[in-house]
Amino acid sequence: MTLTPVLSRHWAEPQPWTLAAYRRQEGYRGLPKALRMGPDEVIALVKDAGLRGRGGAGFPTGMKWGFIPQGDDKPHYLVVNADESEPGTCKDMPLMLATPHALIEGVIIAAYAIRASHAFIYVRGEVVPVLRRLQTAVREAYAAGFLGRDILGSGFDLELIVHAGAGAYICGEETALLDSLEGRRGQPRLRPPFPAVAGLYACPTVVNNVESIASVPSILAEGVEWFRSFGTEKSPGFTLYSLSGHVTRPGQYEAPLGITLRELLSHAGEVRAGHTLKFWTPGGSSTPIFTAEHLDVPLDYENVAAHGSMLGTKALQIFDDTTCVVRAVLRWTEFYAHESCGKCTPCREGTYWLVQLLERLEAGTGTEADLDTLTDIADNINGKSFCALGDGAASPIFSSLKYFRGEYLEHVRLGHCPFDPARSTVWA
Ligand code: L3W
Ligand code: SF4
Repeated sequence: MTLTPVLSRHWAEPQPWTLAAYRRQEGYRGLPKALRMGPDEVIALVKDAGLRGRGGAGFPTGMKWGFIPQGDDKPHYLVVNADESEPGTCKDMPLMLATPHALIEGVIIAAYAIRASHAFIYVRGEVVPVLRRLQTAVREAYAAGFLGRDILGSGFDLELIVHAGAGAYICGEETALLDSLEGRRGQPRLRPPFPAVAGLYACPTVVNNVESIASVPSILAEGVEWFRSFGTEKSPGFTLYSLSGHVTRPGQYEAPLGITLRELLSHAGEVRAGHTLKFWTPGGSSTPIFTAEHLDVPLDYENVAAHGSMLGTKALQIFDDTTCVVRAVLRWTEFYAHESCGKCTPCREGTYWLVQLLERLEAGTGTEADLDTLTDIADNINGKSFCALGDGAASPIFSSLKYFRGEYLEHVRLGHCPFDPARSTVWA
C-alpha cells in the first residue's frame, strides 16, 4: 500500500503555516460549502464519510456531533483536544506547526455543525512554538473574516480561543481537560454524563482530537466518496502514523487505514541495519504491544482489536532485538505513575507498586513470585480505575508477560538484565 499524503501533503513546502500559503494550497474551500449547507446536513455528511476520532478511541465523529441536543437554550461548545502526550504520539503537534489553518478551518465547520458560537483549542503549554503558531494563525483568520461576526457573510458567528494547558498527561482525558479549561485542577469527571450532554460549564460540548477536526475540511471539499476511497469499509480514510524508535527514518507517515507495519517500514527505511524487530506498539504505550508476528496486521480499528490491541493514536514505537522488554515496560510504567492524577486508589497506589516490582525485576533482584504479584496488581488496576489512564498502565504489563514471560524469568535466573551492555552478548 502506498502513502497518501492529504493532511501532510504541503508540510515540506516553504512556510506552509501562513494563511496565504494555505489558500494557495486550496485551503478554505470546504468552509464556504459547509456554510451553504444546513448544520444538520454537515453532520449527516461527516456521518456518511465514516470519519472516526483520531485521538485514541476511534469513536465516530459525526455520531458524536449528532449527540448535541437540538433546540435547547444552553450554549454549545467545541473543544479541540491538542494536549498530545501519549508516549510515542507525535502527529498533532507537527500538523499544527505546519498547517494550523487546516485545524482552524475544521473548527469553524465543526462549530457551525453543532451550533456553537465559542470554540477552544486546548494545547500543551510547554510546546511554545505550536502555541505561538496557532495564536498567529487565529489572528490571521480573524483578520480575513474567517472568525468573528458574520463569517463569510453567512450570519454565523464564532469566537476561537487558544488555551495553553500546564503540562499534565491526564488533561488529555476529555473531562479532565474540561475541568482544567474551567480553571480547576485537571482530574477526570464521572461519565455519564458525557460531554455531549454536560461538558464545558455543564453545557453540551463536543471534544475532538486535532487530527479528527483537521480531516473535516477535505471531506467537505472533496466529498464522501473520495474520503471512503481510502481505508476500509469500517475504518475509512487516511491517517497519520507516527513511527519512532529503532527505525531508519522515524517520522509521520500518512497512509490509508488498514496499511500494515511491514508496508510502513518499507517507506521508513526498515528497522535499523543489522537488527530485527522485537516488539512494537500499534497505538502508543497504552495499547497492548505487538511482536514481529503482527507485521501483517492491517492497522485499522477492527483488525488491531481482533489481534488483542488497539489502534489508539497510531503511535508505532519500534523496538529491535537489543531492547530489554522489562526495561521498556518499566519506563512506561514510571510515566504512568508520575502522571497518575491520584483521584482513584487502584491507579494511584497500583502504578507506584508496579514501578517498585519492575525496578527490581529489571535489576535482576526479583523473584518468580513477583510475576504473579505484577499480574495481580495490574488486574486490580485494569477495569477498576476511574479513567482510561489506569487501563493504559496495566496494558503493557499484561501484553509483555504474554509474549515475553521468558525474558522476565531470564532476569530472575541470571540475577541481572540479559541486555545489560556491560554483560550482554546482544551488544557484542
Ligand atoms: C456520548 C455516549 N458520547 C462515548 C464519546 C466520549 C469520547 C469518545 C470516546 O479515551 C482512548 C483511551 C486511551 N454518549 C458516548 C460518548 N462517547 N460514548 O466518545 O470515548 P471513550 O470512552 O471510548 O474513550 P476516551 O475516554 O476518549 C481515549 C486511548 O484513547 N489512547 C489515547 C491517549 C492519548 C492521549 C494524549 O495524547 N493526550 O491521552 C491511546 O491509546 O487509552 O482508551 O469523546 O465522550 N454514550
Ligand atoms: Fe486519576 Fe489514574 Fe484514577 Fe484516572 S485512573 S482518575 S489518572 S488516579
